[in-house]
Amino acid sequence: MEYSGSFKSGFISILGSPNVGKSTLLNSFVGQKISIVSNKAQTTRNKIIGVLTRGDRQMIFIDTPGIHDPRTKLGEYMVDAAYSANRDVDVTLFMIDSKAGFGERDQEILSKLSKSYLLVAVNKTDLVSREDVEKIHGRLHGFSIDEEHIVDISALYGTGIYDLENRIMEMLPEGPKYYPEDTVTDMPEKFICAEFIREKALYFLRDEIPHGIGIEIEKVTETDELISVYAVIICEKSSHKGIIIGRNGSMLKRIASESRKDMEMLFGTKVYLEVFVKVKDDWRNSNFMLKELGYRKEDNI
Ligand SMILES: Nc1nc2c(ncn2[C@@H]2O[C@H](COP(=O)(O)OP(=O)(O)OP(=O)(O)O)[C@@H](O)[C@H]2O)c(=O)[nH]1
Ligand SMILES: [Mg+2]
Repeated sequence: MEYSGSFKSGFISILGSPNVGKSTLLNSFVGQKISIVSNKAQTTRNKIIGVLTRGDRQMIFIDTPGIHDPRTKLGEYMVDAAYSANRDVDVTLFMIDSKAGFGERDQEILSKLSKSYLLVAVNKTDLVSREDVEKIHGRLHGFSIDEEHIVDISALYGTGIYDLENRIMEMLPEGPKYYPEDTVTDMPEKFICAEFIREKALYFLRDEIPHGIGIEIEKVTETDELISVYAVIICEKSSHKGIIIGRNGSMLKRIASESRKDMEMLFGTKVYLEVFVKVKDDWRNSNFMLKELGYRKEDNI
C-alpha cells in the first residue's frame, strides 16, 4: 500500500430507502456497471464496493441494500449489511428520492445517522420541480442539516455528480492508496456474474418472483478465447420455475442471453452461459441456503 503525506482517501457509505438510486450513483461514480439496478425496490442485497481514484485522492464507495422493514431472514441480512457499512466510514452519503418525497422511513434512517460526517444527496431532480426540491431542503433544515451538506443530483443523467464528488473529496482525511488507481471494484467476478443474472430476472419477471430468486454460479472455466459460466437460478415454488423457464424455454433464454452480453462486457471476451433452474422452498428463511448464496454475516465487509 502506497502512502505519502499528501494523499487523501476514505470510505463513503451510500445509504437510503430502497429504490432511491444508490446503485445508479455508484455506477455513475466509477463509470461502469458493477452494482445492478432495477425499478423494483430491494434490488441490492449485499454491500458493493466501488473505487474512484482522482489524482491524489481515492474514494471507496460502499453501495448498500435499501433500508426497509424486513419480512425474511434475507431482508434482515440486507438491513444489517446497510447499517454495518456505515461503521468507520469517513462520509455517510444519505440519499433521498425527490420524486417519492422525504418520507417517514427517510426520517427514521436519518435520525439514526451521525450528523458529523453526513452529506445528503437529493436524487432524481430530473423528475421534479425546483419547488419540490426546495421543500425537501426545508425538511432537511428541520433536521439540522444545513445547505452546505445537501447536494441536488440526478444519478441517472449525471447532473450534480461533479459537485457531489468535490464535496466528498473535501471531507477525505489523509490516507493510503488502498487500491491501484485503475481498480473500480474488488467484488469477485463470480459475484458480479450472479448479479447480472439477477438483474435480468428483476427486469423480465413480475410480482414476487424476482425477489424470491437467488443465483449460484457453479463453475467458471476459461480458455484463450472463451469463458464458460454455469449458473443456477434458485426460486421458491415450482410454479415460479415454470414461469422462469417460460414457454419452450423462451424466458430463460431471454434472461441468459441478456446476462451473457453483460458478462462479455465485464470480461472483454466471448462468454458461453448455461443456466438451470431449481426450486428450494422458502430459501429466504433458510440459514443454510442464505449461507450457500453468500448472504451471511461473515461475508459483510
Ligand atoms: N429519473 C431518474 N431515475 C433514476 C435516477 N437514479 C436512479 N433512477 C432509477 O431509479 C430506479 C432505482 O435505481 P437503483 O439504483 O436500483 O436504486 P437503489 O437505491 O440502488 O435501490 P435498492 O438497491 O433496491 O435499494 C431505477 O429504475 C433507476 O433507473 C435519477 O436520477 N433519475
Ligand atoms: Mg441498489
